[in-house]
This record gives sequence, C-alpha cells and structure tokens, in this order.
Amino acid sequence: MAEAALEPPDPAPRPPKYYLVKQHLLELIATLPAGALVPTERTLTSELGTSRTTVRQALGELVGEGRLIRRHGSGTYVAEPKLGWPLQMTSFTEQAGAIGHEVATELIDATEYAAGEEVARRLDLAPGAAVHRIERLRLVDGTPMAVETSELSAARFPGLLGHLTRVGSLYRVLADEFGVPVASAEQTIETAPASPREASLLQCDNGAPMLRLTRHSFDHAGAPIEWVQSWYRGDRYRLVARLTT
Ligand code: 16G
Repeated sequence: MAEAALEPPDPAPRPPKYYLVKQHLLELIATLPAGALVPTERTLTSELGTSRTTVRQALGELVGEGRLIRRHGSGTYVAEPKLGWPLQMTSFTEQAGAIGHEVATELIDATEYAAGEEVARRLDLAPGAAVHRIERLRLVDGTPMAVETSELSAARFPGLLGHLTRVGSLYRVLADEFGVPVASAEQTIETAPASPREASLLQCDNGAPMLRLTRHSFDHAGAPIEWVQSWYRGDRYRLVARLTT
C-alpha cells in the first residue's frame, strides 16, 4: 500500500500579546509576598511598551484565577494562596475546621414553600409538599467564600430554622436534633460565571469564575435528606479529592 504523504506540522501559533504580559506578571508575582502591591495598569503599560487593554486583560485573568486581588480605589495586590478544600462527606463547618479555619454563617433568606416537580423528586416528596429553602452565606476566617441554598422536607424537619439559628451547622442539627446523620451524597462540580447577585454576596466581580456545586444527600436508609446548590468562589478554592485503590 502506498504511504500517505505526511503533512508538515502546523507551526506553533504565536502566543497573544496579553498572554506574554501575563507570563511576565506571573514571574513578578512569584517574587512577591501575599499582600504586596503590584504596579498600576499605567506603569505596566509604559514599562512593557504595550496597550492598556492588553495589560488589563492579563491582570483580569490573574484576578479571575485568584493570583491577584483587585481592591477598588486602592490597587491590585498579590493574593493569599487558595484554600485547599477536601472533598469529603462532611459539613462545611467540619471541612473548614479540619484544615484549621473558622467558619461564620449569615442567613440570607429562609422560606417554607410548596415543592415544584424537581425538588419534590429530589426529596422524594409529592409535588406541592412543604419544603424549607434556606440560603446561607458561608465565611471562612471572615472572608465570604460560598453561597449555599439548601432544600429539605418541612414535615420531616419541623422547626429546623430555629435550631439552625442557634447551632450554626446544619449537619449538627440534623444529627443531634433530628437523629438523622447524613450518610452519603452525590456531588457535582461545574464552572459558571458569577451572576450580579453572587458577585455582590461574595464580593467579587460580575462574571468572575465560580465553582457551582450540587449535593444530594441521603440518610442510612438511602432516603434523601437535602438538595443543595452552592456557589463557591473559583478564585479562592482548590478542591482536593484523595483517591485510593
Ligand atoms: C456542605 C454541603 C451542604 C451542607 C453543608 C452543611 C456541599 C456543596 N455542600 O457545604 O450541602 O448543607 O455542608 O454544613 O458540599 P454545616 O453543617 O456547616 O451547615
């Protein structure tokens, strides 16, 4: 059989200008401590002999990636390292504690409403059954890190909100007040840009990269307990899963 003529490989495309500026900034960041001020857009533009738009794009990506933090009206700073967050069958409070951090929780909204089709299916309820919908802002060491919206059966967990306000940890309340520890869960993780609402709650830019997590949790008998949708700051989290054979 005749050999097919080999096409010469495409030459590597030249990296765009903003990318070169970004690499330059990454080298600079590597030499600076967290909290150090980086040069202004104007200084970088003239030092690197490029356009302001190019510098802005490079800085914007580094902010989105959590390498830099922009403080409006003040400047751009080298960010703290991201939180390495273990993916485990534990609560937010326990997960933070396990890596040596403190959690604070602010209640954003709590309602009891009639479940629509999807939530009813998730919680194994009849459509129209009463459901608690609890939206909470989770802070780690004082920094807003995640917004979580939890839905649970109101009939199974009466007075949940009162206990939650007193105790803080939902999983503690479920285990201690209702005798229903969470035994297993299915979790999904996707990326999504922050909507204006998440951006304002989490004090980041509109459209900033977020990790969108869902968790569907079950009791020991396999009955669903909670359906939760969470927005975690993509610039502050590094999710860590331990894999064993
Ligand atoms: C985690 C769970 C959330 C649960 C919370 C309980 C995810 C995406 N979410 O954040 O489903 O409600 O832990 O934490 O993993 P707490 O006991 O500190 O309230």
